[in-house]
Amino acid sequence: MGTFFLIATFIFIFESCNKKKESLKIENAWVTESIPGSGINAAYMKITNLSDKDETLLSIDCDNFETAEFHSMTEEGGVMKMNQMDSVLIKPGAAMVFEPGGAHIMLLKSKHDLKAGQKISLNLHFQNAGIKSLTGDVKKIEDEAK
Ligand SMILES: [Cu+2]
Repeated sequence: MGTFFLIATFIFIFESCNKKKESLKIENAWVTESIPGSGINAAYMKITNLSDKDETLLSIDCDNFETAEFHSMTEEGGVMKMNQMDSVLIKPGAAMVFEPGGAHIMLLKSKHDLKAGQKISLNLHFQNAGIKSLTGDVKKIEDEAK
């Protein structure tokens, strides 16, 4: 009984320490299947700032692409336009959502075409949290966009 309690206490402390370090939550990362030969893909995800400080997403890199840009969408006279953002500020407690039809991450100059069902690793560079690496699923956009 005593030993069990001790172990339970250690697990609890370990979990608390782990959670304290997580200043960001990144969910549902996925990348569009390639249009053959286009060299351009879009990446989507939701990033929540769990810290009490401003966080800035500075850049994203991926082995399969030469560059990545952050794009927002605005409507001008009934036409949707993409605008490049240098970085993405996420306020404490707020979330940045990259989604089809809205803000997105544009992956440019791909080395290989991506097929639905593949996985792809992305490195996100944050001002405070440093580099966060994650794996996204490659999906057909028509399966995801509603
Ligand atoms: Cu774009």
